[in-house]
Amino acid sequence: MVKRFLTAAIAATMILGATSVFGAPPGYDAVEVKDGGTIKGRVVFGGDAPERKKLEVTKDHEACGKDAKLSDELTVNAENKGIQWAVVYVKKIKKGKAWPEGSMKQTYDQKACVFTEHVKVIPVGCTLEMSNSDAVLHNVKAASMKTNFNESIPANDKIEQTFNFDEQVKLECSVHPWMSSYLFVSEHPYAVVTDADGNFELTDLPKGKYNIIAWQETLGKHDKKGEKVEIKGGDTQELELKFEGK
Ligand SMILES: [Cu+2]
Repeated sequence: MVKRFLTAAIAATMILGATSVFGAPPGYDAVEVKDGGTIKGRVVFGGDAPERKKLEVTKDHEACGKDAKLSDELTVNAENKGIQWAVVYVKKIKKGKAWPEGSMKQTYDQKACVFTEHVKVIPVGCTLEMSNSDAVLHNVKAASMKTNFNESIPANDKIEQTFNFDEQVKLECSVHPWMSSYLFVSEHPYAVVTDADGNFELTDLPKGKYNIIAWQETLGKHDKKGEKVEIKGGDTQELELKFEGK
């Protein structure tokens, strides 16, 4: 009898576990947010702004262009030290607004042999239609902790990929070594990419205390625990997140 009960319990656990991976994101409840607050500010570099690396275009010049491309992997604004393409997110938020409609199916393009969005935030379970707008073949590959694939995309064609895990996924092209980008796959929608001045804005946060973290692909997290911010209801809190001594 005990054995039968245990078997049933294990089966139930397995079913619940599978649902949490492939169904709605585990550990996050989408609710209506009334009188939500905003956290906004900038992500800045602590030292002198480094020069962007030059990436030589070594082949397929007709489709990719002849001139070297400026790398997006660390893009610091020389005038105001703002960091572009960082992601600012709320650590371990369990409840809040839903993802915008249409978030589970999005597009992602490659044009002139560059991924057109260098960093993109998507929800866990999102399917990306990855297109190739060039007249040459691209081969997109991902090798992160949990997401692995390696797929050719013929000229002017597309493929679909689904991202089921809460992690950062680096995308590269095995034909054109200068091509790279990152997908920031998140359970909750409180994660945004910074603009060319390092600006960010997280909106519709329920009342509560939060830890805010900035992540950048070459610098990691600006702080492990994050910056503490309290939203009291309908208020706007300003925040500067600095990568010190980097
Ligand atoms: Cu390519």
